[in-house]
Amino acid sequence: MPRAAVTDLYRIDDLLSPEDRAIRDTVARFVDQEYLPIVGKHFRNHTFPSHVIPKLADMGIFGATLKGYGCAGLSNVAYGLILQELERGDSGLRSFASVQSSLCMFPIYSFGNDEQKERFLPGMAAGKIIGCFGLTEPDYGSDPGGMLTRAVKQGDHYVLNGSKMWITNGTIADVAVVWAKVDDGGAESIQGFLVEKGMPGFIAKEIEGKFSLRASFTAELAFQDVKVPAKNLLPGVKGLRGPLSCLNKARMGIAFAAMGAAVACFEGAREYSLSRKQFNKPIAGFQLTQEKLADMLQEIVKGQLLALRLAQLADSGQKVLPEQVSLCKRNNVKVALEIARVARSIYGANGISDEYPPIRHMLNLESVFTYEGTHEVHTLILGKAITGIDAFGAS
Ligand code: TGC
Ligand code: FAD
Repeated sequence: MPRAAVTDLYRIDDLLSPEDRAIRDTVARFVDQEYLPIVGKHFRNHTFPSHVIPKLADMGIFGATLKGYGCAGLSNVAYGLILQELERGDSGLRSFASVQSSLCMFPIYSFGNDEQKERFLPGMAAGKIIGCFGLTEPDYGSDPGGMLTRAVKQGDHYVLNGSKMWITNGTIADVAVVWAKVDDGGAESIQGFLVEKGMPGFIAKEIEGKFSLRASFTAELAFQDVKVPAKNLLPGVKGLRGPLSCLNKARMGIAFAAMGAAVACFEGAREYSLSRKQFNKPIAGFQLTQEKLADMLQEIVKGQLLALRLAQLADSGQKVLPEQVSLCKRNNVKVALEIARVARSIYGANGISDEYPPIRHMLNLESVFTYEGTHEVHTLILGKAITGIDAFGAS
């Protein structure tokens, strides 16, 4: 269904192809009819509704931009719109799809050999094999180049030792793309491994006590002398460029997705403000409320145009620069978080209840602000592009 005219003030719909609109509308219907009625319960219980996985697969969501292997071969614009609708439901639903598609299928597709692609991609597109992505470690988050996880070659396998932290889908994944340092002829290089569920010494443990992304599973992964067959090494990339290339793709998706959470908050707050009366008139009639709604809509229109342009650049075959991605992720997540907070205020006390969506989106967006490169990391990526000076660490 097209966005309500009030939300799509700039008629962004007219800039989309009929195919892009069709897949967006299919996903929107699924979210409205099948996901929104159950998300509150899952957020409250800290569970992910795994029964939606086959439905997401049927819509062609997993690995949507990849060609072959049962994937839909959609445009980056279409993929972004899909993620926008999923996050209008909840960041947890969108995270599941982002990790499966951009962070697990994409590296296998880009850096895997034919045997690995045939072994994993068709099952992942069908939602029968679930993936996760292990880059962050307890002591190395923004600075993944310092990672401690090591893989040592011994005959026809590697011995993997180390740990990964905050890994989305970790406890339900059949395969983990794990980035580890390998002795590479005297020097060390970061390489990717396909670590499969059940390999002795590989443990995934759910992280409890989250106030954010509660309708999503997040795990700590531990590897103790895990024998990973050499055929599970991704042969196509060495160095931090490998995981960071996957993140370019995922961050672009997040830029769209954050606008989905913002739209949910804006539309909910508008509706609520029209029905809620104080001082004998709808609170939407107060100038201060109207200013809040005007600010929200203005940032949504700007953010959606920014994300659309970024995906169009990618679809045109031009090389998308990391700083272009950073600008969009940085802006859109920040404004979405502000929109969620302001929407929460419009609901008054009801705004702190999980009966209404803003507090859930607000809490989720705190994670989105931090993952896939923190807001500050994206500031420094932009700062380096603008000035030519690297402000990340000691130099
Ligand atoms: P630096 O020296 O700048 O670069 C090292 C090598 O990487 C290349 N490179 C990139 N390649 C592709 N895309 C990019 N965006 C790239 N940025 C850098 C670079 O050319 C170089 O290649 P080479 O061949 O010359 O060696 O690296 P650095 O160590 O200074 O770090 C740079 C920094 C801080 C920007 C980077 O490490 C970073 O982005 N840190 C943030 C970490 C992060 O985003 N982690 C995310 C984990 S996954 C996650 O959060 C999933 S959330 C779940 C969900 O999505 O729902
Ligand atoms: P730190 O790097 O310790 O940063 C702490 C603070 O210091 C931040 O504000 C940061 O911006 C700031 N900071 C750090 N360096 C600098 C600097 N040079 N200059 C200025 N400020 C700086 N990771 C995965 O690999 N896979 C996943 O699937 C995954 N899923 C996640 C799901 C959730 C719900 C969450 C919350 C995180 C997930 N992550 C995942 C981890 C995420 O990518 C990291 O949390 C993130 O990269 C930041 O790392 P950190 O938490 O260690 O923070």
